[in-house]
Amino acid sequence: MNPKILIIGACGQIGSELTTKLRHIYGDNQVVASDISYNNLDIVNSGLFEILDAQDYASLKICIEKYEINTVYLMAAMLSATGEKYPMKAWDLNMNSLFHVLNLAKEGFIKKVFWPSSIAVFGPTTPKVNTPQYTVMEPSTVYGITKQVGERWCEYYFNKYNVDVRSIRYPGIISHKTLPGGGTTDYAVDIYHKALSDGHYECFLTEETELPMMFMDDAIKATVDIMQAPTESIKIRSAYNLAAISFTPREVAESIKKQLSDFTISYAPDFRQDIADSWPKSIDDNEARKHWNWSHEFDLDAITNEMLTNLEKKTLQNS
Ligand code: VAH
Repeated sequence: MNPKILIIGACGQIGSELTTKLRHIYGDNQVVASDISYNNLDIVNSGLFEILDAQDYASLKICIEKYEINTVYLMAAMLSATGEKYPMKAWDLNMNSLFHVLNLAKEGFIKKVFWPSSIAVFGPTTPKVNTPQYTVMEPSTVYGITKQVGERWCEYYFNKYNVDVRSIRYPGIISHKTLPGGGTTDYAVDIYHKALSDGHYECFLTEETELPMMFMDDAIKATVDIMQAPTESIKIRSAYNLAAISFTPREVAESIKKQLSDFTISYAPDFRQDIADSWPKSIDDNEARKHWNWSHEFDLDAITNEMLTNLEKKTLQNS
């Protein structure tokens, strides 16, 4: 099947880089980017783009028929921190959008679906070190609840209606091209921006808060890999654990100091500390590595180098 791709939430942190990557792989005319507003002009002006509300079933169906879409990447969601401020909005956006895409796939309008889950599906009762693929999952955030329920529905639509939906549990994602929005792991992006602009960062998590993290290039590679994998190699239809590295705010500060020796950090935990404390410290992603040959590339110092180098370049270009 020649993919004709629709990316929902294409202006977001992952969606924007996924759009660029998929356009590079399949060609600009094979990829339609969409979002609820024009909030990333690089994406809007670099190829096919549609304004689309992920909760509007009729508009979604019209877009899919207009472009003869056969593959959908559903990247629109309300993340953990914002979801705690607006629980019902988070539930509605994260679940209505998934049901619309799954039902259009069930009715034959879509042939293949990617839907992102998250390590947020794990909760305070989950084993925190090398969290296994199958374990106790009692998420304590609205975002985590939507991801846990979403995984169950994805597996149900595969088993009951043979919908080819694939999913991975993203850790915190670090990137320099587009700012994240409303996440608990966003500190790991903010710290690099502030290291360059202020030489100091006040972290909203405590220094020893260890969380699973991944550079955007690795996350995009995993997303493309799982979607290109032969059907028979996808043996888990809820969502795959996915991991690269884990680190604490103190460790990322030390990595930054290797390049910016005067950088300083302070700690002022806020409501996001409780969210972070409910999540694993590290993830066992053996199944992804065995079933579809996943492997990561970037360690912490490589991430720091990529972030500081590219953010400095961007500052020079904008000055
Ligand atoms: C968040 N970046 O912080 C997201 C992610 C694992 C965390 O799902 O909400």
